[in-house]
Amino acid sequence: MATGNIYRELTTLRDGGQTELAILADPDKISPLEMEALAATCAEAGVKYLLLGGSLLLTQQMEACIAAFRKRASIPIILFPGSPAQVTPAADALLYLSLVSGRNAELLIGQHVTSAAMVRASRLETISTGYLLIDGGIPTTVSYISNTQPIPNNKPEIALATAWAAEMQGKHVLYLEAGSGAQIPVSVDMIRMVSSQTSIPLIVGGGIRTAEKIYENALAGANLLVVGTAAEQTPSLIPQMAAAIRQANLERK
Ligand code: 1GP
Repeated sequence: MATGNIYRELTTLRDGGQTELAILADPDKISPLEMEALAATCAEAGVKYLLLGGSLLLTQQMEACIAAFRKRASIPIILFPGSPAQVTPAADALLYLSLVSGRNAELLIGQHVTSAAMVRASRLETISTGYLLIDGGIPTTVSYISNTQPIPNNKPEIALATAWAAEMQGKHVLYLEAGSGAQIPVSVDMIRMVSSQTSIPLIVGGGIRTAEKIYENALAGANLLVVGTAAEQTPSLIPQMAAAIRQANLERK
């Protein structure tokens, strides 16, 4: 399960020092029709993955969003769930998140135990993820809902120690998360420090709004950059961000 296609692709990116773009859609904020349009934009721009989920979902639209997206794009769909209720076999893979920056036992292991039978039965590719919440300058939904304290954004050494612990525990990928709508995205220093001193794929997201930021994060060593809010508000940024990643990849070859 943990060694499926998407995990292998992420590992190849990591080993080759390359980066890809993932767009995050929140099923609460997007209609199936908008999802189709997003799929067309993503397919044209060369977006690698769609992430789907949210820290808090009020609607039950996961399957409708997936079906709409698949009408216009064959891009793999990875669940990025705020809770086990968001797991659906209609997707391709699941970021199996353990909130290793927090000390909330439910989000470290508790919810995993109570949903384990359902997740196994879904037959989704399950990607074990050490999920690190970094202070994004404002309280975000994930910081509130998770009831955990984020890692200070000016303390990359805490993020590094946490990432090392997650890697030694056997997590397959790391995710540095500033939270959706973060004022301060994860810093280049933190990305560089974690990326250069760990050896598993590194995902980074939260508060990324410009192609310039994408470019510097890619050069700093992120392997997958996740953009939600900016892509939702300004879809024309998606091709610009994809181009920024291609440019960074050329420079890192
Ligand atoms: C993905 O939560 C983020 O890690 C998405 O954040 O909505 O700020 O892009 P934005």
